[in-house]
Order: sequence, then C-alpha cells, then structure tokens
Amino acid sequence: MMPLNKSYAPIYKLIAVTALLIVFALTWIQSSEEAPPPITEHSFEIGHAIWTIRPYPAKVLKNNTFTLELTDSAGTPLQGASLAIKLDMIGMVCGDVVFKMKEASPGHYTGEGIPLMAGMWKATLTIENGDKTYALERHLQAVR
Ligand SMILES: [Cu+2]
Repeated sequence: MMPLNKSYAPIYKLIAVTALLIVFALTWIQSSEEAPPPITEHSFEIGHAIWTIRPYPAKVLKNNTFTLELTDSAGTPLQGASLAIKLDMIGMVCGDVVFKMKEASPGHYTGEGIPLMAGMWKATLTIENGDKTYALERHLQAVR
C-alpha cells in the first residue's frame, strides 16, 4: 500500500495545486467583475441620490471624499437633511468607520471616510429628514 501511495503522490500534488490555481483565478475574476463603480445611483422613498467616492478605488488609511447629491421626488435639492455613513468591511471584523456629512450647498453633502484595510467594504448611508430616517447601501473597493 505505502509504495503505491508514494508513487502516486506527485499526481495528487499536481491535482491539488491545479485546483488551488483554479480557485484563485475564479476568485480574482469574480472580484474584478464585482468591483463596484465610483458613482452609484439610488432611489429611496422620498427621492433620489447620486453617490460619488473620490479617489476611486478609495485609498486605505487616507481621507476619501464621499459626495451625496440628494433630490426629492420632484427633482428639487433635498435640503437640511442629516447624513452619516458607516463603513464596514465585508466578511471581516476589523472595525467600523462612522462619519458625518456636511451640506456644502443645497442638497449637496460631503464627508471624509477612511477605510482601514484593502478590500471590499459596505457603506451604509443614513439620511435623517424631519422625523424619518432612510438607509442606502453600496459597496466600495479600497486599495493601498
Ligand atoms: Cu478588514
């Protein structure tokens, strides 16, 4: 039994290495296909949002500018809302990043976010308008 196993060992190793390479290649293809765009558009209960991240992909441990252009259902800038963004890394517990946005001009909100690690992050935006709160989500890629 032992000599037979030993003689086949190189083939098993080759199969194992090939399988690993295929898994890596598929993961790489999938992650590059899924890379979310720098600008995303969202409709929500009371309006529309255009969400931009610059630079993109976002830079790890650097300030990245998040911009939200909010309009109501009539297309008028949605003013005076209170916005915050939470970043959390997908599939990891390396820590959430929460920051507030400022209204730079009517309906135009900006804030600075710092991803902690390279990879895919989920960003959750909360919009407080009057006594109602809305949440929007997007993914973003962060690189070194
Ligand atoms: Cu992480």
